[in-house]
Amino acid sequence: MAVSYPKELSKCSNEEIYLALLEHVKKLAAQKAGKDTAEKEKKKLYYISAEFLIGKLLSNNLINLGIYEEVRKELEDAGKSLSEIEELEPEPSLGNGGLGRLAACFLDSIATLGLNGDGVGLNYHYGLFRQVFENNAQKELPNPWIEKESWLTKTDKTYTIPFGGFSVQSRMYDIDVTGYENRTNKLHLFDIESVDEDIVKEGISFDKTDIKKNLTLFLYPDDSDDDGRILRVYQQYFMVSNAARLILDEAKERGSDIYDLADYAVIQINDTHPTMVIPELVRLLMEEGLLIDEAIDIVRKTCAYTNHTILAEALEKWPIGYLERAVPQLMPIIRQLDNRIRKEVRDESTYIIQDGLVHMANLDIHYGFSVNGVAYLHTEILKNSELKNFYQLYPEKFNNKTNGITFRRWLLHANPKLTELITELIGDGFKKDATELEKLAQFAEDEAVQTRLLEVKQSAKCELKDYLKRTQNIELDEHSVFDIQIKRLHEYKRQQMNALYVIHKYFDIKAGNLPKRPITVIFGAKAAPAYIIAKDIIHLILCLQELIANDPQVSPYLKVVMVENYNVTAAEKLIPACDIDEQISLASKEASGTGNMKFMLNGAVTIGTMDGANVEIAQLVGEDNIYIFGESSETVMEHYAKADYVSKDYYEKDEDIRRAVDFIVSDELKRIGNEEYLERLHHELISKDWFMTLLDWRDYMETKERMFADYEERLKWAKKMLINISQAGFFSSDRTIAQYNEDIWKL
Ligand code: Z16
Repeated sequence: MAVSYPKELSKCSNEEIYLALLEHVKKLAAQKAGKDTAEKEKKKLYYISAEFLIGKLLSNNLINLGIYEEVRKELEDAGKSLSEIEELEPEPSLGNGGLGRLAACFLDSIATLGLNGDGVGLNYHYGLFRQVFENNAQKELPNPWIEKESWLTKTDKTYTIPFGGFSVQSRMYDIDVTGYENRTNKLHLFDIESVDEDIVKEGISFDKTDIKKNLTLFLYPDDSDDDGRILRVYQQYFMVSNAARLILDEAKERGSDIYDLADYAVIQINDTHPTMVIPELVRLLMEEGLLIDEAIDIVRKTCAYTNHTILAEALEKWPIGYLERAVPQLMPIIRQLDNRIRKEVRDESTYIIQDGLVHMANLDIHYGFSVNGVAYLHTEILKNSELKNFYQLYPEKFNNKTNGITFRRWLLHANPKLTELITELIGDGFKKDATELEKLAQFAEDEAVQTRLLEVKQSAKCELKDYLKRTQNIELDEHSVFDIQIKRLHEYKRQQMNALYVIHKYFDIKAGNLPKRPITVIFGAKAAPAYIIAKDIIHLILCLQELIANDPQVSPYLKVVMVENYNVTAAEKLIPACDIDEQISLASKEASGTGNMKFMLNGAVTIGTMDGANVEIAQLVGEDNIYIFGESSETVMEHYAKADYVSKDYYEKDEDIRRAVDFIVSDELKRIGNEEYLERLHHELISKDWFMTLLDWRDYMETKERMFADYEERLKWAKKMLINISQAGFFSSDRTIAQYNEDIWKL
């Protein structure tokens, strides 16, 4: 089937070509989806998630449908550029960070493995906020992404969803999920028609009380912590009530008599956000005439829960009052579910209702059949400390599923030059079986291959330079080392430690200790609007950027760049260009991390702590090919248990630390930035530093120095890059999804 362009291709505008391709892809996908459903499979997975950070879809779909090269060539022959056309597509911002992006990678792999599984979520009109910088601080704006023509297809599925005192009419919108040369699944996004975008006033503030107008306006801008507002409860219930109704409808269509629902459906609950699906399914089954015991038995066999964090503040606990108000019909069910546990289980710490709060994770663990963590270390911490009491009750429920990423987006699409080099060296079997990348190890000592790899990296650095110049008017020196930290802004991720290194280096350069090669430290991060210290850290980084850029003594050797509105599109440009990847969370706090996997796949070398999936990366690549520093998770957890970490001690005994920390409140920085913000961050680091920045700082600084020295041995460095790429196959989300299916879903 040929793409139907409105006129001769060379005369089309990029806009017309984009729309023609959009329509073409949707047609092709619809054809394929029709074929799959004709096969009438019995069991189906529903991956329910408040976030799906899918990124732009045009190229991804062209690749997965196997027509990317064909289309690119046709356009090129007509004097058009596919990459320019791609830039017209708005990025749907339906996620905060790791969790949302993981859900998107999973959908890709589910379809690629030919599994019958759809995503279910919400159609936020403005998604997460768009970040702009003003006066060296973050400002939030709405991020509209839905245009007249888009990847969304309006369906005729609608439900009446009851809330306390009123109800709303939902509608389902679908986005096709094309697998790589395989089946097409769906992402179902529910919405209501009464949402009113005009209620948003200056920035992203809006009337929180008018649920009919605001329900699907915004995604809550938190990553790993929660500020507990009632609108979020309305959103979550709306999501899961629609999901539960869809699941029941589809199961019946496929022949279920409801009693055998577990043979027709399995539900993966992504963090605690969709937890209300458990009581809601019980409620709906009872409406169908089942007894509560029968309903609970069925739900218990159908639901599985993934935990993504051990940060206590991120485990959602909803005040009973919120639920009584928003979804009164659920509270009697939740009380019954809690009472059963109270009768059966002694350990009060596992009860669902405690001190007027409904503990959502507790509900998931008691009433789901599977509980999984997202990296080896994370699951061990869940079993042995965070969820120890539950593990003792239900050891058979606990399992690990180390996260993964889709290589279609993060290698084939993001890095075509590297893909080409790999294909030339080992053939293209790795595109279907990522473990074939191991074959690259045979070239580890091959100087010709090492040189080619360095050339590929250099060209990605030049492309990033062009991109940032074009889109943000930022100048990069492509001959400098690109040292990159991109992820949500959170104290546990410790961007502040990196910033303190920058200050240290600034002093070093002033003192005449010049680096062998200029260093560019690049950050990209959004802070939750209500997270004051996170915003202060962004402010510090932006002030350092300005200070250093205007200092002729330092700027030839050091540059700080904070990329505005970091998102999936930016990640696709930044990751292939990275030399040094920063994964420097406080050990035990980062459940997995997935950026680390994208970076290694693209030949960056990581500096990191023994946290999350870094542990597994280190084991695979070996200590010569990753730079590990910092205290272990055991030591860190001991500090918390004993409450014996005092940041001031480190500040007082280490002169370099003191000098760097005090520079935050120096006259130089205060002239550029906001005194209050700088003072607040300075005070936080000395008097609290809950995530132990100063504990690991010296080791971090010394490790980084060693890394910059090693970087100068270019061929030896290329060998490290090659080993990283060759070991990345384990982190394909195809592997992760195969394991979910094998151990949990059994499709
Ligand atoms: C999130 O992105 C994550 C955890 C969470 O509870 C909430 C959100 Cl929005 C992240 C983890 O921080 C990260 O370590 C992990 O790699 C990612 O989820 C996917 O599992």
